[in-house]
Amino acid sequence: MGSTQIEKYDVLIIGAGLSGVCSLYHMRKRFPSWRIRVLEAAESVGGTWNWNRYPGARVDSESLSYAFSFDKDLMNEWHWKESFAPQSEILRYIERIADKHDLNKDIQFKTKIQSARWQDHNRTWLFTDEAGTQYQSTFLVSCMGFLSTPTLPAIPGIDSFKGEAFHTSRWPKNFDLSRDFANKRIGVVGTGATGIQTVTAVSKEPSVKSVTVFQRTPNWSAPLRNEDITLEQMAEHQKNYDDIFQLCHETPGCFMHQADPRKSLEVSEEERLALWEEVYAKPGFAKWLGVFSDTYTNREANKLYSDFMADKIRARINDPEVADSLIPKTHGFGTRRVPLESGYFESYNRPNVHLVDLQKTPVEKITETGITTTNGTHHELDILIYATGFNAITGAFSSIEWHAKDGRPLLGSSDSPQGKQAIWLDHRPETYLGLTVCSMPNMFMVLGPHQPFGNAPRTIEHAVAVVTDLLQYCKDKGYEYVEPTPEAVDKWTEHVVECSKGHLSNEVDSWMTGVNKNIKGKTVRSVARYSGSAVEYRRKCAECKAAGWEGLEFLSSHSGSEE
Ligand code: NA7
Repeated sequence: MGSTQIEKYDVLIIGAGLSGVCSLYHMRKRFPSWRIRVLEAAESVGGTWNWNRYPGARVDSESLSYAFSFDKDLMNEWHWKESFAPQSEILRYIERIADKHDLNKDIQFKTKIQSARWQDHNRTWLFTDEAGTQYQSTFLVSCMGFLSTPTLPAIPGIDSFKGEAFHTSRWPKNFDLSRDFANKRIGVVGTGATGIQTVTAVSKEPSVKSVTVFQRTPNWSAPLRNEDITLEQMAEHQKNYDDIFQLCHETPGCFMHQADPRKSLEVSEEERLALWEEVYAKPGFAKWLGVFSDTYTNREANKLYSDFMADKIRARINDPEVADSLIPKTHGFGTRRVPLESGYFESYNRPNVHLVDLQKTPVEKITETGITTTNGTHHELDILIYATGFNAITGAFSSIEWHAKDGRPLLGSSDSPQGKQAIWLDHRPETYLGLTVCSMPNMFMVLGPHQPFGNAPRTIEHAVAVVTDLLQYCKDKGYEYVEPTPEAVDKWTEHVVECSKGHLSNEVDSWMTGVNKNIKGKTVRSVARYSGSAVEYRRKCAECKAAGWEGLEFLSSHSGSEE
């Protein structure tokens, strides 16, 4: 065991990514006399933008919309150099926020929480980290991220590979693409947003010997259209920040793109094509989110748009057989998160880039020297990159052993007797407003399950504001205990499930529907995110607050009675 002295806090925040940094800034400002601490596993701030250092990593939201509104001075001085910033630039921005507001002094790095236990006798959470140090806190704010727990593929022989192998979010330090990949045969497993960015960047490196991409499910992907931003252009953009943020405030995912209110089949073919070509030429998520309003609820509309996108892909690839493999057949365009790319499809026109279509020839095993597919081919590799995604949404919670108010675990599987007691059985979250959980008093989540995911800083700022207001209410009223009622949790969980109905994306396996075939217990779809709009979500939170935080039960200091 480490220290025997238990460190005591009013608020403990887990995670120092965008959510944790934003929470610390606001909570410290609002509650200057409180003891507030952030515990972070990494060596520095940044979360997702700190861990994901693979070549080609960049944001798919417009850089101009990807900042904290609480620091207008920094927004007016920050020069985004590209319309979609690379990982290094976003990380620099987060570091600057942390330095400028002296946040690091309240963040404890290299600290990984192992267990969290609710103590009813003093109404606090007791945490133990990997080194055995204990921390006690009245309130807990989870800022652990919804794509932060990497998963490796469940492929036989994975440990036998003798070359270098790593997950994209655990990229080697001090990496230099032209030096470290020179003359290497690179294998990439996975073709989600990360795999697509990685393959594109690595394929463009002239010193790389070969790139072999192992694709299980092709993903619809479309041009990002990133551009440099000059100082003069930036000065103009800075005048428009209010409009940009207002636009984000009005759109369903807080992005700078709004659907066309018309329905695909109500307009003529010419009008349809005109809009599709228009959005295709635009930067960012326009081609995902700026299309006809029924594109992701009407199968026929989705099929038409998917056919349009398939033609766009075909036109970019020399080999028709490769093109055919790269065009998704099992899900329509936009029903999974659309990866944006900058020359991904053209990668396959290079003689040293090879696509292995695992639907035709599945992987049999990983060997000491590469990957063998079921047709007997052995792909010799020097380096293996796993772009195989994350234990998403509920995943970060599974790395902590939770003991809820009634002793139950938070997560568990229905095929184990202990797991059966879990609050979120088989990774099926039950929450109130995606912010609180029954039997988990005083725990709040930022970007937790059942919240809308979209443009991260925009959705984070809202969630942090709600949690901070709720803490303010507790402070003003002298409450030291808050927990949602079972009725409120049931109602919200039913509402989240109801909202998901009719969206084609909820009929497709992806991290958004809680599926990760590499994880036992995550092979069946669940409704883990709020598919209603961020606008609607904000309205629901505002209604709860206006009704005196309806749906939550409070206990005041020194009283055992419920208020
Ligand atoms: P994703 O989108 O979950 O993609 C993971 C990819 O890895 C996907 O193509 C998977 O294929 C593939 N995968 C996973 N396991 C295997 C095995 N065992 N064999 C072959 N291929 C496998 O993760 P990303 O990191 O790309 O992106 C996550 C989000 O981060 C992204 O949406 C952005 O919001 C940022 P599958 O589709 O499961 O067949």
